[in-house]
Amino acid sequence: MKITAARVIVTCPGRNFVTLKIETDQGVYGIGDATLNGRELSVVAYLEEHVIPALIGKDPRRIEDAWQYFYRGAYWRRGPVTMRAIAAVDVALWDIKGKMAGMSITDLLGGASRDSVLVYGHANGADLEGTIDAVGQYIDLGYTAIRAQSGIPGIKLAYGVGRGTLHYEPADATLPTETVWNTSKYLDYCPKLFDALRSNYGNDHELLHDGHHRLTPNEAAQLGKNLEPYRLFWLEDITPAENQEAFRHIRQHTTTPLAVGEIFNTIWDAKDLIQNQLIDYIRMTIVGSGGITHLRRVADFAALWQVRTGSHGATDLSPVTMGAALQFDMWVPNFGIQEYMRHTEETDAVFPHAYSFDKGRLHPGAVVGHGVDIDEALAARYPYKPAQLPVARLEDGTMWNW
Ligand code: CS2
Ligand code: MG
Repeated sequence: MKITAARVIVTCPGRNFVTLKIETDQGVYGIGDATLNGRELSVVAYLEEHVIPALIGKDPRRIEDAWQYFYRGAYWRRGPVTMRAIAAVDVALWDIKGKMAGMSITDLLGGASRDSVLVYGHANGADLEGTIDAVGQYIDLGYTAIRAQSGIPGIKLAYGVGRGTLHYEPADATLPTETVWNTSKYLDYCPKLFDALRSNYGNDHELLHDGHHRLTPNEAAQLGKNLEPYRLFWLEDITPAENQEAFRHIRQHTTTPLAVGEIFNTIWDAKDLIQNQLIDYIRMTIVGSGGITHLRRVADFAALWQVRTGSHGATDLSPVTMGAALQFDMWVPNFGIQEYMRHTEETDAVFPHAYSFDKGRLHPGAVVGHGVDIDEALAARYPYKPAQLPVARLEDGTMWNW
């Protein structure tokens, strides 16, 4: 069996997506997502210049060898661009293998460990009242786990506040939008927000929150401690994790569960956090970290330390990643939760899929491979539109983490 062709499809049905399609001499094809928000064309170039020429003629059944070839064989290892390109190849090959076998990826991995996948949705509002209402709306939609983000009094353009109630999309301009950050205002406001949410809705729902890398380890420790009465499911990306050891300080001061990993690319970004039990959830995702082949290794390693998965699932991860993630989530024994932000109707039409939401959970549907396709004729109607993620500055103009 041989790979006969591979090509990249870029489409923008509301936001940009990069998809790799691999075709074989048996007439079976597979697709993988390679989207890197705000840097889409870098991955396109990497795939077209360095990956696709080497794919042609390879045996698509040899997924492991392809992974090692593009990881070890690149010499320049790791990084968001390389690992997304590898992920796209990997997911497309798992898709092909599933189609050849007539099995879902879950079945190829060892079969389902659960009946459906617990997901969390994103509620956000411009202020306290708006966020309370947004959480209520998610409860009404059936969500049992809800991430709450809110505009903060005195801060212009806070992270996580969307332009509509159901869709949050931060990439929005050809040059990054400049936002302003003030840690003290955030530290004062955040516990008030969760106090209000618990007073309004009680303790029956799981609540989550994303700090988006803004705090120092000691500020993060303070926030974790102040949020303890509200029993969060997790506090995410509360400090940057380039220095994994930084989490030790936070951990020593709070029992609020910690989640991190959406910008990690390989096990090496998470190894110390996991083996020192400095986090509770690893948020690495299939598209960000080299596909199913690598994420499976991360999850198995995490299981040794009772760290559970909580894969990133923002709208900049295409339905192809969501389909593959659900296949993975159904299997992975140490599953925690899956992030689920709804895609727009245009996006869902470009990527036909079988997964569906019901009562706070996603159901993958009966599929072979990952079960997501691309309608190329429709995709071609939405040409690429440059868009970038915002940047953040402190009030005195100093650059900060967005
Ligand atoms: C995020 C994303 O938790 C999350 O979903 O932190 O909103 C993130 O900002 C985007 O994926 C960036 O592209
Ligand atoms: Mg996040």
